[in-house]
Amino acid sequence: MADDLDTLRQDTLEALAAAADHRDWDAIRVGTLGKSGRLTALLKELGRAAPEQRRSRGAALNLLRDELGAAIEARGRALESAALEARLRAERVDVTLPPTPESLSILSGSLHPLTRTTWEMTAIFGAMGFGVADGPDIETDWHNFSALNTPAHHPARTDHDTFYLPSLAGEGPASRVLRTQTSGVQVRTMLSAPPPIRIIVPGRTYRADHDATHSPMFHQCEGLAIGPASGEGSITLGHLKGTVVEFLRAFFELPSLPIRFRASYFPFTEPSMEVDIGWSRRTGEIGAGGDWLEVLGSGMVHPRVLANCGLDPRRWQGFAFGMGIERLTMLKHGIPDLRAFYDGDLRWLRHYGHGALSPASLHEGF
Ligand code: 2U9
Repeated sequence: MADDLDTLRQDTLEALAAAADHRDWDAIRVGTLGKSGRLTALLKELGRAAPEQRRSRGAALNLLRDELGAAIEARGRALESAALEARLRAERVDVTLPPTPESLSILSGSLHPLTRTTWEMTAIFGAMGFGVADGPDIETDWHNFSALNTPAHHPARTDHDTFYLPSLAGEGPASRVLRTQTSGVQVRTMLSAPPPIRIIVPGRTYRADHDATHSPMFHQCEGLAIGPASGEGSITLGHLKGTVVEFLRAFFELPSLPIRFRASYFPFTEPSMEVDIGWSRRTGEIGAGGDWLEVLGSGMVHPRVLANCGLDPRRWQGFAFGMGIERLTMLKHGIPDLRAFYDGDLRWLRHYGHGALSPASLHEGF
């Protein structure tokens, strides 16, 4: 009577011991405990057994089910860890091997296009005598707006779609903002050291605006040059034009890039000018095609801004400019969608990133 159970037990344990991999093991599991498995069949037959046999047969079957269930489970775990061991052995990486061309392209990083543009701007303006300054992303309302001749309720404030931060204890309402422009850094620079000043300020800026051409966080590079209002070392609108023309031609690597200055308005500069470069609207090519594209804002620092920053406007004057780093990068490299800058997609980064071994342009020292 118990012979068939002994046979089943023997067969199953032998098969488990012989199982070489997960497939063998799974076939045994299904063939024993599955819906049509041998043990399942015996359990089903139990219902038809004579009542006096049912009790002892049932107990024996339950014991066998527990025993085989445990054996199957244990063998499954053993096979799994053996497979893992084998994989770890087979896929072992020898870190002492020299790199191959394939491993280099996968493992080596590249500079993000925004980093590259920032470094290029730093190099070009650096060659003209500008240093780099930076400051906090969280700015006081005064440094971001009021000092720049944009007092409370000035219409230009609403243009910026500002992120206002909850005020700290003891402060007035909405006195801290995520900076909408890097200008607060120039304000701090003027307040902390006497002219002459020649700085650029590349950095993150924030505006509550989000679509294919606007991101709530983006990067700007502003510049400021301050010197005497007259005489030796004075800074004039001529210097502004020369600096901007020199920069744009170096950045786009086009020595005769057409450039147009157009009268405009900003609260912090007077007079103010927007700057356009020549391009083709049809092909997107920069420097050819007869169309104009705005790339930069600029002007002579407003006397009231100088006064707010502790400089006597009768003695000092200077120019300022501002541009979007993403925008200039997109134009230079033909990048169509702003949002890809922040996605961290490796394929995009490999395509537009600046590899350590790719050729440097004239102004690049890296
Ligand atoms: C001080 C005085 C003047 C900075 C300037 C612009 C013109 C300008 C925008 C270009 C595109 C920002 O990225 S953008 O949205 N900027 O047009 N910025 S003049 O003027 C200053 C800054 C600081 C003390």
